[in-house]
Formats: sequence, structure tokens, C-alpha cells
Amino acid sequence: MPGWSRNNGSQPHQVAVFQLQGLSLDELKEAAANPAAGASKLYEELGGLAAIAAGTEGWAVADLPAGDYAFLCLQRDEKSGSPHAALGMIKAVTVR
Ligand SMILES: [Cu+2]
Repeated sequence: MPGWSRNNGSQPHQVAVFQLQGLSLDELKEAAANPAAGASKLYEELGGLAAIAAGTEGWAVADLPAGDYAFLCLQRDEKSGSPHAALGMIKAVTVR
């Protein structure tokens, strides 16, 4: 599954792909906001698009088996310091 992305924002962004493995999207969002809590053992990162600078573009290819995934950005917001996923930059994706 190839994907292309253009960063039209003012900060760096990425598209990390995580397999949910029973986690809800809200639980993953909470784990992303507090990575020191050890919740990273509950999900598996499968790659994705590395961070790209504002005004640039990139692409990635992923071969994902059927399942539930989250596409999210873990770059930290320049003002609040929170990961972008914790601010809403997270999307559930189901592969059938
Ligand atoms: Cu971002």
C-alpha cells in the first residue's frame, strides 16, 4: 500500500503506522502522550513515513496484513511539547 503525503503545516510531521493489537484508538492516543509509562509494549510500530519538514513531501510503502491499525504523528508540538497524536493527529485504519 503506497502512500504519499505533503506537509502543508508549519511544523515537521510524520505518519507512523501502529498495529492496535487490542488497544483502542483512545488508549493509543493516551500512550503516545505518556511514552514513559511503558505502554509501548502494548503496540507494535510497523514503520511509515519519517518526519518531513513543513512545505515538503514524502512517500512510504507498507505491506499490512488484515487488521486494525492507527496512523499517527509522534512529533512534538513546538508550543505545548505534546506529541501531535495526543493533540488529535491520529486516525484508525482497518485493512481487510
Ligand atoms: Cu505532526
